[in-house]
Amino acid sequence: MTEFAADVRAGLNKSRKELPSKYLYDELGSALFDAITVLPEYGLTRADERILARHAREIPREFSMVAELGSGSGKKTRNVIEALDSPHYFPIDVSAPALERCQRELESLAQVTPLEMSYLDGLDRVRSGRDGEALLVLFLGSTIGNFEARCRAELLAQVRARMREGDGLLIGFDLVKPVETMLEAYDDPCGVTASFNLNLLGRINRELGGGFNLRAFAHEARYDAGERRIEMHLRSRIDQTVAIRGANLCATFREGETIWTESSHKFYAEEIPRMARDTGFRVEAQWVDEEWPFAESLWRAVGSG
Ligand code: AVJ
Repeated sequence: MTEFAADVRAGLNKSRKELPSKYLYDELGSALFDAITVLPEYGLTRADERILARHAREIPREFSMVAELGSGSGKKTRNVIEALDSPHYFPIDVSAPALERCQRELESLAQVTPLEMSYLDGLDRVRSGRDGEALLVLFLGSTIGNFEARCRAELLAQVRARMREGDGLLIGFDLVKPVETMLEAYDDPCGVTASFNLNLLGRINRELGGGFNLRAFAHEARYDAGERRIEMHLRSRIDQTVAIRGANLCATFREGETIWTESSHKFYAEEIPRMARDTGFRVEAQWVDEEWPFAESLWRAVGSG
């Protein structure tokens, strides 16, 4: 059984059904995500781009290697690469089409070595071929918000463990904003985010021989104020049973029951320095977009003392 099949099986067997959000990004899912980034209601990506366009030149030029966790299309990264001295660039992504686009976008500016791997395996690879050069790791777009608090600290510590003292981490955090604004961003009136979410069931149908009728599920975005996170769910419109051959599974849904497909945590700018300190970094610079509250934070790896 593939990892995808095993994760689908495990997630749908839970009493609160869930599916890992990383599987939202197959070819269609990545295209739908790109459409999300240009929705008027979804300001996150534009805020990220504005900050990088304004402030990338303030990043110290000493970094001659850049590794990016989840490269996406490479559009935001251009500003960073242009601000440095033609660095060697290693986009790390599990999506081959995303890596190809990213390479095409940036190969005129830098030597590009795409790594189709998980974040940590990719960083291991970057590290293995390394001499004395300073490394800048990019983790843009508030992807860190898709990890639960405990996994988040663990991931940052694992990233730190693959860096040297003095290396940099440029990391984006989407900040808390009015609830209405956040809900609109994750439940846009055009239905693009709904399609992005429903496509996860479509992907299960295509890759695992699933029998989901996408029309029998509804997209839902909720804000949990206590956890400070937007959640995406898929709500079953009817009582139904769905067979998924490739996962060796028959899942039963009651009307109104949901599958939890993504969490997107929102942060306070004031909590970022503590997060850095707790995981082996110190904040060197931080920029906040005023139009769409979003923080870009430049961290330095410090000695473990
Ligand atoms: C950019 C991956 C962090 O959580 O805002 C967009 C993904 N999900 N709309 C986010 C997403 C629904 C996005 N990340």
